[in-house]
Amino acid sequence: MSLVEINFDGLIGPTHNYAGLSWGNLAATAHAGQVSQPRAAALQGLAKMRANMALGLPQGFLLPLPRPNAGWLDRLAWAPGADPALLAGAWSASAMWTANAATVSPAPDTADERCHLTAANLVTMPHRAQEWPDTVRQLRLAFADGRHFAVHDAVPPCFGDEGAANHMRMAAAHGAPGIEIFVYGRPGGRFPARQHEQASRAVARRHGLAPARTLFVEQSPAAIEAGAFHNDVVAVANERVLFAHEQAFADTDGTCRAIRRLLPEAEIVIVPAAEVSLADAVASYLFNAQLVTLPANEGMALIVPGEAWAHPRVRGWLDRMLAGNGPIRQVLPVDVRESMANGGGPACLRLRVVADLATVDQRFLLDERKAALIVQIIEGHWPEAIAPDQLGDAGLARQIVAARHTLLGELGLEELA
Ligand code: SUG
Repeated sequence: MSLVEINFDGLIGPTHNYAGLSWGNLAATAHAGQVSQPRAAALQGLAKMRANMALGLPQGFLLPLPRPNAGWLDRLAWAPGADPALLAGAWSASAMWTANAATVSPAPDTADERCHLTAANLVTMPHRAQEWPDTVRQLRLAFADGRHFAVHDAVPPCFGDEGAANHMRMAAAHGAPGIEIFVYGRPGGRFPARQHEQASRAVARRHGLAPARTLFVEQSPAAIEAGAFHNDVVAVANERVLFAHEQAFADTDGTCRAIRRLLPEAEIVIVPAAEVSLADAVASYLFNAQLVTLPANEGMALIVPGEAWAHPRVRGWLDRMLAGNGPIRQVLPVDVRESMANGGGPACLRLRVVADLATVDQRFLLDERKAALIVQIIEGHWPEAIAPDQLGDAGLARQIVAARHTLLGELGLEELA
C-alpha cells in the first residue's frame, strides 16, 4: 500500500451562475445578479488541475451533479412566480466546491484502518442541501472498494455539516497516523454558523477516530462575522504544517497548544491580524489555498488564488514569509476567478483523499489525455454565459443536460446519469 494525497476537484458544471444564494458568503452576495461564464469557469478549474499534475501531484475529479434539479423543484411544488431563489437553487452548480462534498478520515486514523468518507448534509443553505444524495452516489462509485473505503450517508439534518471545509488533518506524513481537527461554529451571530459541533462529533464517531487524537475546536465568531463562512477561508493544514489566521479560532493559542501536544512535530504558521486583517484574508482568500507537499523533497507549496497574489498587504506578507526559513517554500498563484466570485477558491474546489491510487475507481483519476478530452467537451458544450433571467429557460436546460450526458458518456460514467 502506498498512501498518497489525491485531490478530487469538482468539474465546474454548465449551470455555473451568480444567484446570491449564500448569506454570509460576501463574494457570492457581492456578485449576485451578474452574468456568469460557465465555460471559462470550467476551463479555469481544469487548468488548475493540470498545473497541479504538472507539479507531480496525483489528481482526481468529481462530476457535476444533475442540474437543473427538476425533481427538487417538484417536491417543493415550485411554480413560476414562486420564490426565484428556489429556481436558482435548482440550477446551482455548487457541487463544484468538493471541499464541502464530504469529510474524509484516511485509513491510518481510523479504527478499522479503512478510509472513511461521510457525505456532508449542507443543510444550512437550501441550494446546497440537495447535493448530498447525488454526491454519495458518486463517492460510492469512486471509492467502491470496501476493503479500503467506507462511504457513509450524511448525518441527520438536525445538525449542519459542511464536510472537509471544516476539518483539518495533520500528520508527520500523509501515510502516517494523524490527528483530526474539527472546527465548528456557534450560532447566534449575524451570519449562519454552518458547521454544528454535534455534526462534527457524529462524523468523528462514525469514522472510528481515537478520541485522544481528535480535537473539536470552535471557529472564532469574529471570523464568521468577517465572512469566513467555512474554516477553510481562514486556515489550511497539510501534514505537519498548519497555516492559519490569528483570529481563525475562538482560542487560537489554546488550539495551537493542543495541536503541539498531540503532534510534537507540528509547525504552525500564524498570520497576525496586524499584518493581514480578517477582512483582507476574506477578500483575498489567502488561506483558501492548497497547501501541498511537492514530490522529491522540494518542501511545501501554497497554491493561492490570483486575488491573494495581487493583494498588496497579502503579497507583502507572502514575500516576507518566502524570504524567511519557514516550511512553505513556494507560492503559486492560480486563476479561478469565476469560482472566486461565488466565494470558492482553490481549496474549496478540491476534496483531499489519502489513499492508494490503485484502490480508487480509475475513471475518477485525471491524466493529460483525459484532461484534453474534458477541455474539448467543455469548449463544445458548456454555455459561454448565463444571465440571471436565463435560469429556467427550457432550451438552455436541454443544452445543459445534454452537455453533462456527453461528459458522462465520454468518461464511461453513464451510471451517474
Ligand atoms: O457554499 N457558494 C458556496 C461556496 C463554497 C465554498 N467552499 C468552501 N469554502 N469550502 C457556498 O457558499 C454561491 C452560489 C450562488 O450564490 O449562486 C455558493 O453556493
